[in-house]
Amino acid sequence: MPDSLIKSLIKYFTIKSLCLLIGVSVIYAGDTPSVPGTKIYFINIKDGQMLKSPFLVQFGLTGEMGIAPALADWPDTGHHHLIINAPPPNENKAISKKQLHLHKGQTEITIKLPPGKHTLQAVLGDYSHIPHDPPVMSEVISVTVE
Ligand SMILES: [Cu+2]
Repeated sequence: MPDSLIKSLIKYFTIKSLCLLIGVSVIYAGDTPSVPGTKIYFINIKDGQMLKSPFLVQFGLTGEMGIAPALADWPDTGHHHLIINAPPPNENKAISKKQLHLHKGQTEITIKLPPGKHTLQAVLGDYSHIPHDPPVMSEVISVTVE
């Protein structure tokens, strides 16, 4: 093999491994793109609604993106998260395990909450539970449990 070829091969692999290293750090920085215009929303619950616990929460996602179970790194997909009584998640971090992950790809869940006011937010997360870039999040809504 000519020297120049070996040199360019070394250069290629050095660049490649650098890219891999950078790639790994990017994965932890909300690297999964969302499709522009995608909206997530609650189908059956509105802001200000009175509810009796337990109640069903149904998630809607517009057709630009699809649902996949957690760990399935399929393009333009994610799984639903229900954020209860907490601020919107950090866009660059995995959504906390304290929040509800519909990790099997479910689109509805029944939850129990004590009487009083509560906030709910629907957030799409990628295969590793990190919000997409830009994030696909619903408005934070308030409900009152009787
Ligand atoms: Cu998750």
